[in-house]
Amino acid sequence: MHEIILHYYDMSPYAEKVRLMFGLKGLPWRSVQIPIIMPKPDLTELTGGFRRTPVMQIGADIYCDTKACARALERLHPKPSLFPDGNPATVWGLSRWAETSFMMAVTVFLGTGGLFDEAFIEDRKKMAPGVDFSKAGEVVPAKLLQLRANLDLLEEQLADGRLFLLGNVPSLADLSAYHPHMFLKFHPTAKTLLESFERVQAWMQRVGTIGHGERTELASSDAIDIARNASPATIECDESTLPDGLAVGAPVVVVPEEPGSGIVSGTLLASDVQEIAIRRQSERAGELVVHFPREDYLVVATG
Ligand SMILES: N[C@@H](CCC(=O)N[C@@H](CS)C(=O)NCC(=O)O)C(=O)O
Repeated sequence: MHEIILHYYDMSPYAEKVRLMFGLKGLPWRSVQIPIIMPKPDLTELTGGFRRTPVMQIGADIYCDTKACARALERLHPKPSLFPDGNPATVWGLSRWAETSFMMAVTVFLGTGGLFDEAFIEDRKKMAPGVDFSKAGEVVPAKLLQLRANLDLLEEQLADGRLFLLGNVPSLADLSAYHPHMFLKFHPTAKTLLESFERVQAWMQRVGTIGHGERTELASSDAIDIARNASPATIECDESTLPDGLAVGAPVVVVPEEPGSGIVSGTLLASDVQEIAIRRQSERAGELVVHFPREDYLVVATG
């Protein structure tokens, strides 16, 4: 099997979620540092235009969005599981709710200023042209109150003394809830807020000790060579799960519903109920299969 490669920048909270997946599963992986703002030429060469962070690569298979990374890792390395007690809907649902803290925290940082430089802010403005960044300052107190509400619910969830959110072993829900709150430590007011939740603090410490598995560095150009010299993994076709009106081989675009993520075009491959897979040709990396979760991503015919 090809090595697992993660394309990300160190400050990315969502990248922390995937690094913890490697830690939980005890996996070795290669770390490729990408730019924090556009352009990201080596990354988009692989994804076909998707720019969000992180992106996971295994040979010529490219996984966009941490939800697609989680599903792929669980399929390829089932033990220890990201869903140790089953309850998949609970784990995914809890993950989604906990990650609402991410944009709250980003707004607090943008509204307060100081953490991000001008180039970063300009880049993110282009990503979300519908958002009025000048208003972020006005909503900082309200966002801190929303964060407090999320933290309070986590504290309540941990009130019976359990070690992790859904019991005494960690699940994907812990990793999803950890990364946006870890980020709060970089903001003085948010840090003080976080410190007022004792059980959450102790739980974060436990999640942090899961670690990142075994990381070694890799240059982005080497990751492209690895993709070019690999063939995408074969995907079993189950035609009944294809969306109405779309056939395998049809030209499609994948449209992320999170603004400014980047639209990717290719031809539809056998995809399953929870995953979209498309084939695309890259000039420098050859034939690739790019994977997305169904959640938050639309697949639309273009032919
Ligand atoms: N739903 C995505 C969200 C990822 C996300 O928003 N990541 C942030 C960084 S933590 C990002 O992409 N920022 C813009 C960028 O890096 O270009 C996922 O789960 O992977």
